[in-house]
Amino acid sequence: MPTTLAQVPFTFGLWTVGWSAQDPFGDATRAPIDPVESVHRLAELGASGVTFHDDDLVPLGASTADRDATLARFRAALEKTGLTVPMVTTNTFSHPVFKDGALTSNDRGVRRLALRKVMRQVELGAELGAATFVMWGGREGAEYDGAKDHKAALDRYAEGVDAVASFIKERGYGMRIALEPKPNEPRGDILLPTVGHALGFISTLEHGDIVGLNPEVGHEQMAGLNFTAGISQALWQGKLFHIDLNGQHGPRFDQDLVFGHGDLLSAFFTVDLLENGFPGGGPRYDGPRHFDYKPSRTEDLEGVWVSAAANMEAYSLLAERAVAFRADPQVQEAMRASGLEELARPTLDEGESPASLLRTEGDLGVEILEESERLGSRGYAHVHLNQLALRHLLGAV
Ligand code: ASC
Ligand code: MN
Ligand code: MN
Ligand code: MN
Repeated sequence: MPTTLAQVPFTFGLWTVGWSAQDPFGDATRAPIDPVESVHRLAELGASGVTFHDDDLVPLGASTADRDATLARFRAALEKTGLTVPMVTTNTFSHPVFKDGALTSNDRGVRRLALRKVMRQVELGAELGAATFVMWGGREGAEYDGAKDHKAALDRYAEGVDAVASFIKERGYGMRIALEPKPNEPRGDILLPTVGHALGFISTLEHGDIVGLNPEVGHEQMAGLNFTAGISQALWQGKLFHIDLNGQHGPRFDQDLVFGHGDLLSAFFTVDLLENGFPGGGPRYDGPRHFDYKPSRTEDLEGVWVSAAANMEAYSLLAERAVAFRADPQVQEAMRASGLEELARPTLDEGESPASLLRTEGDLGVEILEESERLGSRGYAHVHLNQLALRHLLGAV
């Protein structure tokens, strides 16, 4: 059996392995799993941590006594296994009260209720040592353009996220918020549909310094976007706070497949970026490799654990190959030939004025054409570089 890389912090949502596989067309196909069992099974498989929505662990409406008892059992399992809780999140999408959104519901009472539910989970996350608080606004959106005032909804979304961020600061929790974009499902359209929309939104916040992103592979791919490029921009802006790894086949319903079971070449380059960083250096992601997948509805309970292990195995196999890819002298040569090193060099010399580029002794129009023809004849050999990646990915080196 292939190995799982021991030094990589793999984490799983309790809602992933714990999903009993009910979908819009059919009933659950598996019995619910006790979160304490999930903690033990995931630890045995080599995971380092678990994450959860408030209601994944303590059912909505549990009495304080029941909540305390559940939390005590859960903490005991964490202590026994050594698993950590690096991230928590809130379920603001399942109960009917959130049918028109949580922080952006047209109903002010719902928005205030959502804030209470979120801040209660922030408190629990802080107690458990979570560094990241994920906010996935699954119900923040609409089916009908006329049914939502987008200006007001974005105002309320910003107000809500800023309220949670200021609460975190006031309490001195040192936690950061990670917004999770998704284009649609369960709403017809969801606010902050992509990494780019969310980055733009964060730049308007009062407490944006502690607000970043939790991009999910499948969510960007549902929008037809390149996940590796998306997290690259988030990293570049210092906003990749957390990550949800899984698999998806392009724009269709949210599949939440095992990582690597969707677009494999894209998964390779995602792992290459996470493990090796940008080719020219720069900010690195050092947070958990978090899997937000769903064991397919066809799987029985044993299949749940096989699928959990498959995520870590896929990541580890890709990581080994990505490291070998970067170390391969042929690849390094192909990267140079592709111009990657040159791209790291600033376009203007230090102190050079942009206007000086317009200076000419002759005819600017003729010069631009001649220069275009000279530079335009160059080949970049990008296909060769990609073929080398494919060879490494297939173990054909
Ligand atoms: C999350 C998160 C999602 C959703 C989804 C719920 O917290 O990251 O993508 O909830 O997994 O089913
Ligand atoms: Mn998903
Ligand atoms: Mn997710
Ligand atoms: Mn999900």
